[in-house]
Amino acid sequence: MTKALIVVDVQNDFCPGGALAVAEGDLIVDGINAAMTEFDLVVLTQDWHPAGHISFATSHAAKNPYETVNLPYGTQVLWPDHCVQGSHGAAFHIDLKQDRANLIIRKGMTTSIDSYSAFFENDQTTPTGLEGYLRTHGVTDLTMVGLATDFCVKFSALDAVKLGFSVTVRQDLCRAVNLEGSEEAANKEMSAAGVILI
Ligand code: VGL
Ligand code: ZN
Repeated sequence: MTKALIVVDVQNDFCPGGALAVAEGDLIVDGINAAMTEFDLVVLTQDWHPAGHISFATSHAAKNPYETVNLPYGTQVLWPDHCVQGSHGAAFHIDLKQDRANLIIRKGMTTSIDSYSAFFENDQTTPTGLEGYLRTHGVTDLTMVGLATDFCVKFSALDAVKLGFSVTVRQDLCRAVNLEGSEEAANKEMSAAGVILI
């Protein structure tokens, strides 16, 4: 058994004061740093959008953040501009121990497709390359932590189960955006899919 910790999007824009702030997003950082020592490999993901990304409300006429649009790949929630490549908001939280990461994987770089999952973009076909990396290293078991539980953590966990990994989500080391009950819905969906929630 080879275990990897997947640290999802612990970036300034998802922490208090950021463009798409998740309540208490910063409170999980110390626990994540401590958890890193328990794994064979540590992967950090980084939401990394070009300016004018399709997931930004500002890219659509007469749309506000948190409204939705229908795109070729399905319904897309629109967000405030966030995690723009090279910006302070896109940088990892200052206290996150980046030196312990074996791999940093960036996602959401295709202007016309969002990417919540660390494995596939929201079209559910374009791979990020993370699966190949983990398989090459013989990884069988994944533990996921980070932001946000109900979007990037959830979609990453669901894809990982579909790909055949054994998947645990440490809820104490995640925080949710929680749009209209999306946190509870995400937990149910993950449980039903076979994700172990602890
Ligand atoms: C995320 C919304 C937009 C996340 C990323 O990391 O959960 N959520 N982009
Ligand atoms: Zn994003």
